[in-house]
Amino acid sequence: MGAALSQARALFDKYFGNVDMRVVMLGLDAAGKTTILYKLHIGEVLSTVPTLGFNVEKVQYKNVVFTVWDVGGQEKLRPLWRHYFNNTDGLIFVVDCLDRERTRRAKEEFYSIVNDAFMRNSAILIFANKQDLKGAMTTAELVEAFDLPSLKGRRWHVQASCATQGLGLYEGLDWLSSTLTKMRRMGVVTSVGSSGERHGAGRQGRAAAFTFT
Ligand code: G3D
Ligand code: MG
Repeated sequence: MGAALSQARALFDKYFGNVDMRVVMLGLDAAGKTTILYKLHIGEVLSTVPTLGFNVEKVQYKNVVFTVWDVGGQEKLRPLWRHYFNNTDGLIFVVDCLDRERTRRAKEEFYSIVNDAFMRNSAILIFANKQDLKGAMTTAELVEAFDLPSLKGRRWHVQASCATQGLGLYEGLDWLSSTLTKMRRMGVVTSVGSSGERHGAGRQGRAAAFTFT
C-alpha cells in the first residue's frame, strides 16, 4: 500500500471500526460501485443473488457493514430494498459522470432513496466517479444537475473519484465517517429502525452542513 493510501487508511480506521455502522452504497448499474468496494480492500466481498431477485454485495469491515446494489429499472423490486435501508447511517451514491444521458435517471433514483423514511437521517456521500474520463461532469456540474442545494436539512458531500485508480475514495469515506461521528456526538441519531420511527430526538435540521469539493 502506498504512503498516501496507508495514511488515508489510518484516518478511515480512526473513525470507522469502533462503532456499529451500516452504510449502503447505491447507484445505477455501471456507475462503479463494485470497483469501489474492491478498491477499498476492506474485506472479502460477499456476493449474493438471493430470492429477492437482485444482487447484493456485502463487506464487513470491523463493526461497519457495507451493502451494495444497483438501482434503476426494476420498479417492482423497490419495496424489497427497504429491507436493507433499515437502520442505515450512511448512504453512498455513486454517479458515472460520463453518462450524461442517464443523469436525470440517476437523480430520480437518488431522490427516491434519500426521501425514503428509513434514510431521512442518513449522511449522504456522493462519488462523482469516472473523473479520469474526458468530458466527465465535474463535481460542480453534478451539484447543479442533482439540484443538491434544494436538499434541506441533510448533510451531503460530493467527492470527485476515479474508482479504477482508487482516487478520492478514502477522502470521501473520511468525510462520511467524521460526519457520522460528529452527528452522533451532537445527539443526532443517523439510523432509523425497522418501525420507521426515529430513535431519540434528532436535531439534524439545525446542524446541516453543506459541502462540496
Ligand atoms: P457497478 O458495480 O456500479 O455496476 P462497476 O459498476 O464497478 O462494475 O463498473 C462498471 C465499469 O466502469 C467497469 O468497467 C469499471 O472498470 C468501470 N469504472 C468504474 N469506475 C471507473 C472510473 O473511475 N473510471 C473509469 N474509466 N472506469 C471506471 P468494465 O469495462 O469492467 O465494465
Ligand atoms: Mg456492481
